[in-house]
Formats: sequence, C-alpha cells, structure tokens
Amino acid sequence: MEKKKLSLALQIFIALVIAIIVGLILGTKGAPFANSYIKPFGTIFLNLIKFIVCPIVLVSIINGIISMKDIRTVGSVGLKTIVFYLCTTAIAITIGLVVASLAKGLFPIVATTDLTYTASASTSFMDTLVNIFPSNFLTPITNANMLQIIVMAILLGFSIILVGEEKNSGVIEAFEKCNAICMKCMELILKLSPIGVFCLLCPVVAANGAMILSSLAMVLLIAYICYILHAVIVYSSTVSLVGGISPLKFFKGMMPAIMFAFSSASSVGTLPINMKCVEDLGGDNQISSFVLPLGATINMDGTAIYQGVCAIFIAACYGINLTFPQMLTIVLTATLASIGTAGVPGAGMVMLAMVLSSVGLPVDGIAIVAGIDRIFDMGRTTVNITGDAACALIVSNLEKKRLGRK
Ligand code: DAS
Repeated sequence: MEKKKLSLALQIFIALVIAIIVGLILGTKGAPFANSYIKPFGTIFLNLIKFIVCPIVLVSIINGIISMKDIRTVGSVGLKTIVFYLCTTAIAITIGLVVASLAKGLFPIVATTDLTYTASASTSFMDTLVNIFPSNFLTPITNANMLQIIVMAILLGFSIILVGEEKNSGVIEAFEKCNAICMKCMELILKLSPIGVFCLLCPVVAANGAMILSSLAMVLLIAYICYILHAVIVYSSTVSLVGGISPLKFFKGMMPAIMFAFSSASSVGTLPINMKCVEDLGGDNQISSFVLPLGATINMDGTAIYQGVCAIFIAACYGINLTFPQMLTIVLTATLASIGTAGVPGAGMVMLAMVLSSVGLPVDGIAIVAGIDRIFDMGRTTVNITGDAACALIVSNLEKKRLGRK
C-alpha cells in the first residue's frame, strides 16, 4: 500500500512539539549542547532563507508588476484594485505595529545569551530616504539591501510594461519563468521547515525554558487579535459602505473560502473557492477573474500584520526599541514586500527576513518565531484572501454604479 506522506503542516507541527519537549528536557544545562550541535542546522535553514530572499523579492515584485500589465486595458478597474490593495496593506501593517507596540510590555522577553546584537548607527529619516535609491546595479543584491532591491524591481517592472508587450513578450515570459524557478527553489527550501523548526526552536527553549512558550503564545495572540481587528474594521466598513453588502452577509458568504485558506495556508490554493464565494455574493465574474488572481499575487494584508507584530516582538527580544522612522520604513517595506510575497505556505516568513533587515534588525531573530510560523500562516492567509474578496466585491459595485448598471 502506498505509504501516505504526512503533510508538511503536520510534519512542522510534530517538529514543533518535539523541539519543545527536547528543549525542556535539555534545559539550561543542555543549552550549550543544543547551541553547539543542534542550532547550526537551524542556521543552515536560515541561511537558505536569506539566500533565496533577494532573488525572490526582485523577481516576484517585477512579476507582480508585470501581472498588472492589463492595468491600462482594464483602466479604472485596475486602478481601483491597486489603490485598495496598497491602502489596506498599509493600514494592516500599521495596525500590527501599533497593537504590538502597545502590547510589548506583555511579552515576557526572551533574553537568551546568544541574542546579542550590536545596533547599527541610527540614521535620520532623510538618510534612510536617500539610501532607498540604489547607486549601483549589483550592490543592492550583494548587500541584501531590500529597499533598494524593491526600488530596482519597481523601476524594472514598469519599464517592461512601458516598453510594450509586442517588443518585450520574450522578457515577460523570461521573468515568468524566473519567478517560477525562484518559487520552486523557495518551496524546496521550505520543505526543510520541519528540520529548521526543530533546530531553531529547541536551543531557544533549552536556553529560556517554558518562558519562551508564553512569549510565543502571547505574540500569536496579538497577531490573531490584529487579524480580527483588521478584518472587522477595514473589510466590514468597506464592503458595507462601498461594496453595498452587509458585513454579516459578507463573512457568512466567505466562510467556505475562509475555512479552506485557514487549513491550507495558501492564497493561490484558495483561489477557486474564493472565486465561487465572490460570485455567490454578487461579484462580477469578469472583474473578480482579474482582481482575485492579482490579489493572490500582490495583496497580503495578513502577512503585513504578521511582519509588523514579529518585527516589534523580535526587536523586544533583543532589547531594541524601534524608532518612528524605523516603523515608517517597516510600513513602506512590508507594503511593497506584499507585492512580492507568494500566495503559498511559508512565503511570509521568507519576506520577514527582508522586513527585519530593512531596519537593521538581526534576521536570525526569525529563529524565535519560525517554530510557530505555520500557526501564524493559517491566520494571515485567511486575512489575505478575505481582503482579495472584499476588493473584488467593492470594485464590482463601483463599476456597476459607474456604468449605471443595476
Ligand atoms: N501563506 C501565504 C498565502 O498563501 C501568506 C504568507 O505566507 O504570508 O497568502
């Protein structure tokens, strides 16, 4: 009989439980052993994530922009869609940062000895602004300067669109192939998640004991509170005020897609069900067949919330208080990064590396939250697809009014 493989989610969950048990058994006495012989394999997993994050950001943002090439043909639909997606993502990351900052006092701080960090010299907002723009084609990639990579991707993406499809069809296909290769590479790396999760979490549990569990429980709780706040405040108000649908009817009608997204942690995988839910809620099929696939590619409100909450939590673990300019940088980075976050399980954790490095936070801090990333992912994916559906219904209603249709 064919041996049924455990799903990756189940493998990660089992690795999480084993990491906690082994970490608690090792305790502080066993922490040096865990740091010497287990943590290095977690570092390898993190290194692979850092390795793939630059090409993923560059190629997937270019691809995300190219996928908007129809924006000129779908005119007002495309414009309304992009404005809604970018605005709700900026609101989402702000909610994540504000709520996590207010709740920071609740984080029992993880103060393990190996969480040492030398703060880079703080730069003024103007310096940060100037440093966003690359002065060289290669150094943004070799230095993993994420904001400069994002600027490069946006410039190249729109340049490809403006060159015109007849002249650059080969280029568009080439980028679509590069994007597929990067996504496959990320998928292969994320298949190592069970090993990575065990080797990253076990040493942290050994060094901190059960306290880390309450920290992780707290940061998960805050993330889910932000997910719910964003969905209830932003989506309820927009679908009722602009989409012409009562929030109750919206969330009831979205239940099949919400449940699938929560269990699969994949926006792309949820697309067919999301299309059906939006159609049943009265959305225009032609509009949702543009808005939803685009949303699964570039709209990641839940991921932005997760990045804001984890940035505050990881900074707190290193005893760092983020400045206002740093928080602004996170809003900018996470909003633009959402264009490049793939709608597949675990993509947000890869992009968290980018958000952390954009404000000089140690990317190794991901080790603290990597173990429970799947639990974060289920919630953030649910928010992502719900935002996509809200946009499709709102744009459908606005187009109906614009064309004077009933
Ligand atoms: N799981 C991704 C999605 O499908 C989101 C993420 O990983 O942040 O939307």
